[in-house]
Amino acid sequence: MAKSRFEYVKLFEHHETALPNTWMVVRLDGRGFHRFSALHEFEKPNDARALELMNEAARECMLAFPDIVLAYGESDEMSFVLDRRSNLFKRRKSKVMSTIVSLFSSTYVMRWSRFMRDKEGRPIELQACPHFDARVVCYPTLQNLKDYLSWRQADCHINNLYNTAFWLLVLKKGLTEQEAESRLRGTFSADKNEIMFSECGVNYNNEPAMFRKGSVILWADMEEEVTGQRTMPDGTTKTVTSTRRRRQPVVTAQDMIGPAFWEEHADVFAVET
Ligand code: DGT
Ligand code: MG
Ligand code: MG
Ligand code: MG
Ligand code: MG
Repeated sequence: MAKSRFEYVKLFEHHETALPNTWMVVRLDGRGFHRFSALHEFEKPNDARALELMNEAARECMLAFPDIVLAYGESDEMSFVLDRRSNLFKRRKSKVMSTIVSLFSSTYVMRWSRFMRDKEGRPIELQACPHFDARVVCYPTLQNLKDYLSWRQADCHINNLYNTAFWLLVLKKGLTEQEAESRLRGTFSADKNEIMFSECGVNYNNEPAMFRKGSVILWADMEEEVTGQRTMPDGTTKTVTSTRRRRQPVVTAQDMIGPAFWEEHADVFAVET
């Protein structure tokens, strides 16, 4: 095809590529979710429906981009780890990042009504356009990747411990938000656990793991039932149900800070030497 005289403008395009042999991590975060969660009356401090919607959007991204080996979500954020050997979009950073965040956002909207329902099962109207910022960071060593995921999971733990104690003091003990804040000021983790236990009757360890640990989404072989029509030798059709194994992204709440997770999933993060 003949080139137009305008074509030279392409020379201005600059594609930053991720260093080879590094783990590309795309992290997205809801913009202004403080307001967005209030507008839609998310349950405090954790809204299981909203977290499951985030997880569903992440699973959809993994199905579209099987190079994603793990996703980790907490609050309004999600991190995607791409296989070190991935050559997705020739490792063009902005293309990888923008495609994932865009698919995530549209899935979040598309699946909203499936997850966001009130106690009577009525759909909650989506009243604003959810959107997410994103960044991509490359981690060269497995230790860096472990530390990155530990950092996010520790962030989840610290915030959730505080938020759970805070909202128990407000909603269960009737303190004002200001009183709850001063009650928790300067406290350590053990103090917060004790306040929840002795003053609110709540054992923090019994809170749902998805709230305490965040969501770790990994590929696993799952058996699924498939029902289909089969034509029999005599020409009649019959409904047949069979099971097949398929790799699917599965949501867990495993601890990534200790060594057990990395031993169990060593194959996923294997580094050839
Ligand atoms: P940003 O990210 O700088 O645009 O601003 P925000 O407002 O998104 O702030 P961020 O990302 O630091 O904090 C997340 C906000 O979302 C925080 O205000 C709490 C809220 N949020 C996230 N998940 C839940 C939830 O499950 N329940 C409730 N009630 N709020 C949530
Ligand atoms: Mg932020
Ligand atoms: Mg945010
Ligand atoms: Mg956030
Ligand atoms: Mg195009």
